[in-house]
Amino acid sequence: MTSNWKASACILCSRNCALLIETQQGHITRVRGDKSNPISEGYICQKANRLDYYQNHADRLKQPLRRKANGGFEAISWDQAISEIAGKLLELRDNYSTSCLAYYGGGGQGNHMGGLYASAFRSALGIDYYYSALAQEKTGDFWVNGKLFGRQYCHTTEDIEHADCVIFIGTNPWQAHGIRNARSSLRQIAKDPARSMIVVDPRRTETARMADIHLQLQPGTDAYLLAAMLAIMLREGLEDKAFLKKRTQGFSALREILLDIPVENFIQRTGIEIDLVYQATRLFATAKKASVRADLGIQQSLNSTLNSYLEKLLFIISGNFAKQGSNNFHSFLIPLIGDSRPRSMGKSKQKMPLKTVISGITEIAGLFPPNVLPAEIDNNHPQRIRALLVDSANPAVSGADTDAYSRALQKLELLVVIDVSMTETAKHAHYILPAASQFEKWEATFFNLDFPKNGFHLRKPLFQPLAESLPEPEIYQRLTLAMGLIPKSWPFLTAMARLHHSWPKLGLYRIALGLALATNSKLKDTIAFVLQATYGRFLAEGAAAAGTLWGACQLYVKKHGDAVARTGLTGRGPALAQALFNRILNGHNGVLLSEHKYEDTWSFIQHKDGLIHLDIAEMFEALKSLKNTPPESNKDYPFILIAGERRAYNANTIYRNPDWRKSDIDGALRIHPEDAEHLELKQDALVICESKWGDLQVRVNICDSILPGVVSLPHGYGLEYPVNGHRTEHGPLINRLTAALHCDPLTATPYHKFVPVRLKPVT
Ligand SMILES: Nc1nc2c(c(=O)[nH]1)N[C@H]1C(S)=C(S)[C@@H](COP(=O)(O)OP(=O)(O)OC[C@H]3O[C@@H](n4cnc5c(=O)[nH]c(N)nc54)[C@H](O)[C@@H]3O)O[C@H]1N2
Ligand SMILES: Nc1nc2c(c(=O)[nH]1)N[C@H]1C(S)=C(S)[C@@H](COP(=O)(O)OP(=O)(O)OC[C@H]3O[C@@H](n4cnc5c(=O)[nH]c(N)nc54)[C@H](O)[C@@H]3O)O[C@H]1N2
Ligand code: SF4
Ligand SMILES: [Mo]
Repeated sequence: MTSNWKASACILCSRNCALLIETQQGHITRVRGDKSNPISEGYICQKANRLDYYQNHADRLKQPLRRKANGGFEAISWDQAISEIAGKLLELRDNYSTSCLAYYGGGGQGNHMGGLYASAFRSALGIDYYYSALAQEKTGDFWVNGKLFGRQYCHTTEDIEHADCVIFIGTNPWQAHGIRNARSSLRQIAKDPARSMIVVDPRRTETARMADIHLQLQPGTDAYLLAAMLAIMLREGLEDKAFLKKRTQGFSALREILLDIPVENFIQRTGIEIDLVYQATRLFATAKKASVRADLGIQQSLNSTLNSYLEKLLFIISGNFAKQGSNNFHSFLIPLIGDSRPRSMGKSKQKMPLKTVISGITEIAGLFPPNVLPAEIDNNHPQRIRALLVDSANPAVSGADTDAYSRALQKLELLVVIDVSMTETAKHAHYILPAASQFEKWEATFFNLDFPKNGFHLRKPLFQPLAESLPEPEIYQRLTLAMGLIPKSWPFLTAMARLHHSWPKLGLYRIALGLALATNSKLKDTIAFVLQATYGRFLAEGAAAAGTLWGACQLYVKKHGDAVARTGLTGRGPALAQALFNRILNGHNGVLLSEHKYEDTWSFIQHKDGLIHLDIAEMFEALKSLKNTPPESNKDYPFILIAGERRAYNANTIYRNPDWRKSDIDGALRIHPEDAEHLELKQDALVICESKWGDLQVRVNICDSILPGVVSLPHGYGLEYPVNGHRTEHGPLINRLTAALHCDPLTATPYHKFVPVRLKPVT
């Protein structure tokens, strides 16, 4: 191998496949899957080959920018930017209290190292309102996990590779991935006659085409389908009685509700043939090892929180949990998900669940939903949000209701955007801070969701930071220092860290840090800065930001020591933690973290009795009321738009230059031939797609893989990018068609997969 092939990873989806990347003069010239990575084992998809379009493009930010009074931006120095932003944040906090401050993002598909430092920055300043893209998809799932398993961070994963039967609900892993080495795993199931696959999707997707059974339901009817399947299981005695008795509580009450379900009537509402649902249920419930994988198709549609509950009941009631080929919990080296407990705000001693001021939405897993943010800014309440810091996100494109976002962002007294690119969100900012790209700094993702083997990949930079751009850990450290919220230096800990690097066996740094934490209760919140500045400064090749991982390894080994030792590392306690950290720091191709036993899953449950609690009052109510809810229909907007399909050439808003796409340049609207004929639309014709909230002109792609009455547009299009010197929008910006209030009442996650629209041919 020539020397300019370097180890790194793909940053385009949560799988973060390990890559070998060839570089030449600042460019990514060739990309391969890295076979030596223990998790991705050389897997790669077509999107990763285009990574130079992320690294090099016309919209890269090169220096800090400040908005001018007459519009436009001027370049300023880092010192000036940091001191002005720090000053304004403190001024707003002092005038209106910390509740006027909010934060959005903190990490995308490939960059989570900065998030650790962002979190320390928020703690230091007292920012409680943390908005995240995860709260526009997964908070319903987290909420249900909290109730079932005791804490919202009890997150489950799927052992697809060992399952005899897999059911994919509202997900298309062929394009979206989300499971380990998706296309290889799907192919293996498809070619093995002893294994089976069921897909629940209103579209005949690439995944559905490989399935044994495709349940092609009407959009938004999953709750009816899943409830009917559960009822069939019980009526036919297919539940795992011994499992339910030993491992759960609340089953008898749930059983009564499920047995009361009018199965045939529910199936009719889904539009699926009745026999096919019985067949699928039996196939799933009688498989020795079965696993359930669900994603946006049910998490961003009607009844989304209930869907998450029912989807989990499929694996719980059939006893497909805590064993090979089923669903299991997994460990996190650094938890991506929190648990929202009541807390005391400001000076008040009373503990309350934290809610937003205007919409009254309660925090879930430590997160607030993007759907409510514009309303929290754009109002005259004295406690409205006045300052927002956005990092690694582009809500002006990705948030529901593009116009509401534009209006709200313009109303802010302070908007700071940290990004690698000039984005639609950054355009509204008072200050734009240029981040080094993910190939220009030490980076990692915390999407380490595998079980029983879990891995971690610390990536080395491939290039120097572009122009004046900086890694986020440095940006947050500078901001927090400038606000006077952390000490300028830690001489004692620095001295101990220096000694520790020479004589690691003595554990001096660990003892010193323990003392510092014991004597200063506040230190814990900003520990990332301490580790970066003390332990991290002695790491070679400028890896200071990785210093926090040393701390994470200590905590991880405390919880999962046996599983870490099983990967072949020796030592116990702190010595094992040090060995794990050394392995991560030196393992540039990615390394194993832990190897659990399937039965270890039970040790992840957080209910004191160790049981799964099936009785969730809110879900019981929702389940009972399904019967009495009339089917959705809207004469004025007769089509259902699936607003946000994952395709071969979209990757959130990470690639800005549209030339990265080899096909589907326009992001076409899929429509069934019957509907096209009815509207007299020819292939590639233009049509106006109009919802109650906005309209778009789009090109049509007539295909019979979608149900009549349903149309679909891709996610991640509609970005501005200069062509011949003019900024032009490329493809449909679908959130012009979506609305903030069209969302789950409990979690405010959007119903993007169920947007009523009408279509008008362009004459
Ligand atoms: N190529 C590509 N891959 C990606 C991304 C990307 O932008 N591009 N983004 C990444 C991100 S951030 C995420 S969250 C994941 C999302 O990954 P997925 O959730 O798998 O992707 P989607 O295509 O949004 O939706 C999945 C399926 O839901 C179906 N669906 C729509 N309505 C319904 C319904 O009412 N019921 C059911 N059962 N199904 C329905 C759609 O037809 C679609 O096939 O993908 C990740 N991977
Ligand atoms: N209608 C509709 N809307 C949707 C969806 C849908 O299906 N339909 N999907 C939703 C989902 S699931 C998601 S996850 C969101 C995704 O949308 P967002 O949360 O907005 O995230 P990304 O599009 O991934 O944006 C990533 C941003 O990070 C920047 N970036 C890349 N690398 C770095 C870096 O190293 N540092 C910094 N600071 N910035 C960096 C990129 O330039 C880009 O601006 O969209 C949501 N919006
Ligand atoms: S887009 Fe996802 S699946 Fe494809 S190479 Fe990148 S990380 Fe792997
Ligand atoms: Mo997502």
